[in-house]
Amino acid sequence: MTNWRLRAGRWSIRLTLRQGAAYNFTSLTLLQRIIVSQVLAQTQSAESISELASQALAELDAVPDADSAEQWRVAWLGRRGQITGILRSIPQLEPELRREVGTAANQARNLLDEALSRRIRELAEAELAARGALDVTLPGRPVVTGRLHPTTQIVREVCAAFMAMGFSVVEGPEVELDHYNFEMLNIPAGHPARDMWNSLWVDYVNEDGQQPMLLRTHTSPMQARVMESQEPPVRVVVPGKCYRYEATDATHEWHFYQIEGLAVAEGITFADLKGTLYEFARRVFGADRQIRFRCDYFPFVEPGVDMSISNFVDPATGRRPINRDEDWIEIMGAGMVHPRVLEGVGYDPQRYTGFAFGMGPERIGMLKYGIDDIRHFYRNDVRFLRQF
Ligand code: FA5
Repeated sequence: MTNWRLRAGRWSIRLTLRQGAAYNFTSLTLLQRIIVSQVLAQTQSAESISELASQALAELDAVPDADSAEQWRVAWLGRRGQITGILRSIPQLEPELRREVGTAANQARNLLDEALSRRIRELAEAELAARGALDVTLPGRPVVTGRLHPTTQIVREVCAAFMAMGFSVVEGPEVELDHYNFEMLNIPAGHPARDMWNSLWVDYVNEDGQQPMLLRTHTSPMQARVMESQEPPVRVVVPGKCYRYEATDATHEWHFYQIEGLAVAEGITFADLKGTLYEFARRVFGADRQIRFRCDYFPFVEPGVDMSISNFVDPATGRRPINRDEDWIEIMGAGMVHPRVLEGVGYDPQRYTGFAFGMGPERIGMLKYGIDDIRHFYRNDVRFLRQF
């Protein structure tokens, strides 16, 4: 409130002016109008309106509930509110002041309008929270779901391809006996093939002074375990983890997965091996990829081969991300089960024949998706993992 006593000759007018309030000029005499407009000119400026807005905001911050917020609205923005009063008084201002005061008052009104909406929301949320209620109108938080590891996805895809061809899936121990990892696979002590798979041995020595257990170097020990446990015909695939004491590079890890395959029955030939593996490659890689068989040596098969897939070419760049100088990448070893292995488990090699294979799912994933380095699989970098 501001009290003014204005004197003009023998007239004296006492005005009580509430800052920014609306004044009805219709009942005032011309002299009074002049006097009042002079008074308004002295009290209204962009600066004073900004001070008023700050005061209004401070009061709004302190309102405790929705009813008080409504009272605040009436006092500041209602028909007789302070900001409305300033806006209404603009026509009575000196012309040069009207633009400045008009702009400032409009800005103040918008600012207070927005602040009021925000405060009403805050008060409503606080009330809901105090009641322990759930605001169903709030947007939901996205749920971060995990996914299967790419190796698991490939293992499942490969197993599904073989299951469709009549194979069943079995699993075996990762800590294996020398007996199954080597002996039963026609790799006796002192055999040079042991060097290739000389591995991570369990620190346990038996009464004969031997170290009989190791982390399995391949899934092939399951060939003997499966055949020991059942009569032919046999048709199984065995996914599982293997470990080797070896230097890592873009296509070699020291721990990786393999999927073993074994089919034994009367009359199985090398043509069955090739036909089955062609069908697997067609299902997993599609009809356009090329397959290569080469002679290879594994003590537990005769004849032995390895199978490679034509290297991945990035369709966007025409480049090969994996071992760019290589046309082929090996994905598995395979062959006809050696008669000594059949004999070892009690099968008659004159009656039964079979084929076996062991493939690396990480390499299959690399060739399918163009992954340039096998080490990405086990670095646990979610930027890599979430692409699959
Ligand atoms: C073997 O392990 C044989 N047991 C496969 C076999 C089974 C032959 C049955 C005949 C009959 P090899 O060491 O080549 O073979 O491994 C087979 C596949 O496992 C390779 O083609 C590759 O795909 C994968 N592999 C082997 N070593 C590694 C490694 N260090 N890192 C990643 N994958 C590997």
